[in-house]
Amino acid sequence: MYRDAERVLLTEDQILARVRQLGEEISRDYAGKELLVVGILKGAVIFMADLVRCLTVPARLDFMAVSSYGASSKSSGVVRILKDLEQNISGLHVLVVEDIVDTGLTLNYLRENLCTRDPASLKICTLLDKPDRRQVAVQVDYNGFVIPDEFVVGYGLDYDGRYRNLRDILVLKREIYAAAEKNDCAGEK
Ligand code: PRP
Ligand code: 7HP
Repeated sequence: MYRDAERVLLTEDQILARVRQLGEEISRDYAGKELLVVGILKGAVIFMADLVRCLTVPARLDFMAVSSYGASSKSSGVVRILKDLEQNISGLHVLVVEDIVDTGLTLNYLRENLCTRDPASLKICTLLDKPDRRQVAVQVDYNGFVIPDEFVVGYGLDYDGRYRNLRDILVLKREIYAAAEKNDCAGEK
């Protein structure tokens, strides 16, 4: 059992079985096409690494880094590009890969931003969806799991940079981030 975890939400086996299904579905949908898979750093790297190895269509990889959370369990609501794509995506079939859609602010911003670059198509694949927290509607084309409104870590997901390397996805004990949440509120006054 993990010391900082309330409970295990998804085991490694459950995650990998679902990732395989997603890979098969995406491969069917893009048959005969080449994909540019865009991973959103850093949370999506583990998911993306497993997902692309389940694809049977040709795929190239690129990455973007955006920031919205920092050392907090709450979104700041402001999305900034920290690292942009290395290539022009005009005319390409782009699949954005994310670890989680929460408020929807990050993916909403990314979809709008990438659409202006004239891709042949743009779809979004996320491992986790927390619909209870949504602030803006966002169209997700492939989703691994719908999860409850609890802060989760592992399999790429972090709290303050930690826990990304865990194989399972865990609900983090509230006491781990409660002190930081209190300080966030103090700062808002
Ligand atoms: C997390 C996650 C998504 C975003 C989702 O990123 O990876 O990108 O938050 O939240 P939203 O739907 O409320 O916008 P974070 O900023 O924590 O960076 P990270 O990927 O490096 O962990
Ligand atoms: C972002 C994020 N990062 C880690 N765990 C969660 O539950 C999260 N929601 N939004």
